[in-house]
Amino acid sequence: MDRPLTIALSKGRILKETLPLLKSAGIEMLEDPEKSRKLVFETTRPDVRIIILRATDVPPYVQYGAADIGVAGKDVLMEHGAAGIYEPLDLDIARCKLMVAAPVDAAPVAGRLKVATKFVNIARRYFAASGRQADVIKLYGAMELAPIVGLADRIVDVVDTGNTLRANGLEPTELIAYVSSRLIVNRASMKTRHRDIQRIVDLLSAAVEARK
Ligand code: PRT
Ligand code: MG
Repeated sequence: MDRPLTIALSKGRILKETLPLLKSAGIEMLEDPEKSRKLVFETTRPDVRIIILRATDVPPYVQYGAADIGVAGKDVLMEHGAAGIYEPLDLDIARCKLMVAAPVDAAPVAGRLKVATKFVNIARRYFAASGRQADVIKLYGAMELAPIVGLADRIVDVVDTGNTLRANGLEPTELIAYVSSRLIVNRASMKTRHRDIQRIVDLLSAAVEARK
């Protein structure tokens, strides 16, 4: 048998919302990954395994072929870039928006804007495209703190309800992109394991359509 077809997922909302779709495609995990420290899991299909990664690590695993298939937010994909990755299906899960946010009623900033974010590539592209000078500061979490303590004038982050922004005296000011999670496939795997992968894409696509 070939090496098992490897699907890369991340814990939390993506895992929770992807498992029911995979079930419709005949793939179920044999144990609950939220209750395990393991990183590699067998499924009801002996030729399919699931690996659990940090959300931002899913694109590189798929790009370099360590995983054949993955699920990643469009935010993470925009930040990582599309090299070596094919994106055949919008799973329409884990929806949110990539936004610029500012302190409530913030005055316009004269001169260079300081922007804190974990999405440095997206932020640089966005401000450059709108002709604004911005210094982008890379953070790994708790972006909302940066304007409070004077590290930055603005943040770029994903927003769902907006509660986290509000709780920290911030408000969304500009929409950069609508975000949902995408099925991604390694470009070489798409050729070498085309039948297997296309069947999974088709079954997932039908499951996504059935929910609309
Ligand atoms: O948490 P970790 O650092 O491990 O990684 P991650 O945050 O990238 O992973 P995870 O699992 O939290 O998110 C995975 C994907 O879910 C993201 O890449 C997005 O595509 C998508 N998604 C959907 C979200 C949200 N909704 C969301 N609300 N990702 C993060 N959030 C954050 C938001 O930034 C805020 O801090 O959740 C918090 C609550 O949001 P509000 O607006 O409802 O308050
Ligand atoms: Mg998170």
